[in-house]
Amino acid sequence: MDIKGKKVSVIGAGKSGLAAAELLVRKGAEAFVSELRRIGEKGVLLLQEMQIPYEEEGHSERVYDADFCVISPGIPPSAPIVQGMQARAIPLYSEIEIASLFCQARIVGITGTDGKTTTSTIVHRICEEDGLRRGYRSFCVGNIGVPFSSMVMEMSPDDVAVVELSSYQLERSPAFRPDVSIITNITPDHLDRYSGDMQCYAAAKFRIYANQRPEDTLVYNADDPLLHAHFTADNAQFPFRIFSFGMESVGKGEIDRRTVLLDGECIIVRTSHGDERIMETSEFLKKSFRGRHNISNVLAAVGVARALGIGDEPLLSALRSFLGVEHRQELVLSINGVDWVNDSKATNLNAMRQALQSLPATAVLIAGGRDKGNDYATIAELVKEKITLLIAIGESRGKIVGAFDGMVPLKAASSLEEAILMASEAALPGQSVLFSPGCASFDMFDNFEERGRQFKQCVHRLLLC
Ligand code: UMA
Repeated sequence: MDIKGKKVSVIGAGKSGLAAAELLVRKGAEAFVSELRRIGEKGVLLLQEMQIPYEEEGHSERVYDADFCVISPGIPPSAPIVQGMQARAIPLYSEIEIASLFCQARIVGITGTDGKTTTSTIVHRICEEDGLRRGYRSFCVGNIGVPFSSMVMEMSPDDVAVVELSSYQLERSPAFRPDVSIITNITPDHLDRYSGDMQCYAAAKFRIYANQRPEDTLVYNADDPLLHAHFTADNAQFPFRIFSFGMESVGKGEIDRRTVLLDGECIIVRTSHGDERIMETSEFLKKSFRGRHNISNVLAAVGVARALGIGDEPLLSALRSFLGVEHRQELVLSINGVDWVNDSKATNLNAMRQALQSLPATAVLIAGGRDKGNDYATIAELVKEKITLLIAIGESRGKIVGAFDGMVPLKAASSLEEAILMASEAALPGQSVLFSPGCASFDMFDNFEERGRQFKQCVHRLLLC
């Protein structure tokens, strides 16, 4: 796509919109930014500095005077502005599509319902280690919080762009083509955006490999029933290399593919040349990075490392020193024998389930927030087994109390701070206090990062009590 001199309307002035507008202008397009709400001070400054025209607090007719439009990931297809663009047959593209047009670096695209951020961070660390030895750089961008567009101009052909991708970002990305793609798993999430239809949600995730060619690689989780069925169906044919990974026994269909698997607690890479032992899980699991789901994330990263031709030394060095990711089962403090764990990123029940499964002993659980249609019955057994007190917060606290009534001791708190004080009174030495909301954060906080930071601040204040 030649964008020089093209008129482009950028809809939404969040991180993606602002970064896309700047990139477009630097590449010779005429961008116009339109935002439904007020644009933040930093955004206004950037737009003024770049001399990019903009409007805020609503979309005017001017947005339709465009050759094409760049739409922010958080804007759903049902939004009037999207409908308006479609009615006028104005092409809509994602910010990821625009960035990838200018990307010279090799691209590792990582999607999935859970584990994307951790897997992206591990892959990035492995590439950094390898890059130190071979003279290239790794950039970790996308849904992780740094727009792809904001970094793409710094990347050169030898570099690697590790791009975390939500299903939203894969929509309207018709030419996006990663050298290596990864799908960590697909379980129900964001179904509000996809009219409750899992197939539509999965189809958005499968866009990640739509343009991959024979020299490219796809890495997928063979333990995930939906992915296993999709990639081993009798009539399934894919024009690229496939690497599966899994902790369960490798199933029919995967057997003739390159595979990363667990033999006992040892990671093995199986190819037509035989088995290669990589490392024991005990070499990388630690208090701040634990749980079966994290072994799965490491298996995915090993598959990527192999696909990129990365040798054992940087791979092992990165994995051994990996300490986990902020807001994902992050150990905040140990106070009087109680571990305080921040898992604010658990915005759905699957992530909460993983945190509960990873608990080394019983715990006090703080959960709740904006409900996304959670069916708490699916985690009831685990909660009964692992939780000695459940403290519910946020909009969903009534629903949570109703769902677990009679199963475990329950309390409802009117703020996160109150919940933390209740937990500190109840938790016994040897236990953890796990903050794993299982819900979105937007009822009480700007985002899950803010929620996690506030949790950590309150826990640190306990030291002063
Ligand atoms: N808006 C309009 N018109 C509308 C509707 C909305 O102008 O009709 C405006 C909103 O007011 C807002 C902007 O459009 O200012 C939308 O911004 P956005 O929600 O797309 O957010 P960005 O700041 O651009 O951040 C996005 C991702 N956000 C979402 O997908 C919701 C960030 O992922 C990502 O880090 C960032 O791009 C950089 O790539 C966050 C996220 O919550 C972490 N992702 C979801 C998740 O992980 O579950 C998918």
